[in-house]
Amino acid sequence: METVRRRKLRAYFNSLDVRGKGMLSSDSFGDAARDLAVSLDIPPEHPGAVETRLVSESLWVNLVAPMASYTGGEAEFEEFVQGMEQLMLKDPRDYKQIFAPVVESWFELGDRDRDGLLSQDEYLMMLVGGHHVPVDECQSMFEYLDSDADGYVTMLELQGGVFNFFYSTSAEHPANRMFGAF
Ligand SMILES: [Ca+2]
Ligand SMILES: [Ca+2]
Repeated sequence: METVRRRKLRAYFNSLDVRGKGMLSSDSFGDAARDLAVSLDIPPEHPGAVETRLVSESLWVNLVAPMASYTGGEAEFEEFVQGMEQLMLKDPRDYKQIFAPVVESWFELGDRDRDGLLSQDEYLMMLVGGHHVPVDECQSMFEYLDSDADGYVTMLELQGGVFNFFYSTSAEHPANRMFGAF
């Protein structure tokens, strides 16, 4: 049986592999950010949309490309897992440098009314629009992330949830479903 971590990473991989090719490339990461902008009705050339795309593509450069050198710029699931395991998941301190900036950029683009908080609608746009996660999964994840139940998710709440998605080893952790059922 697959470990919890591999199953979670498979859900994340599938959320990036929107065309179901079984392979990821730099474009897969950029496309997720582009799909987010489209779902928010933001033109692709908008500076915030461009920045989010570039920051998202840095995940490919930092985490996956080093493992994909033999396969012509595409990574299959095993290479993706190796990159994640070796380049980020071994040391939780790596999250801040590698993944937190991506979450920050997504949050800023997704915060449409710029009040510094994500409403449920804004959160749904991010995860349904950008990562094609089913709506009902996103609704329950929003409730979990909104730990003080004030109806909004803060940057800190979102970063905590994404961190736990990657680093929690408990099969029951609610953050495991960030990118859908696993
Ligand atoms: Ca907002
Ligand atoms: Ca809250």
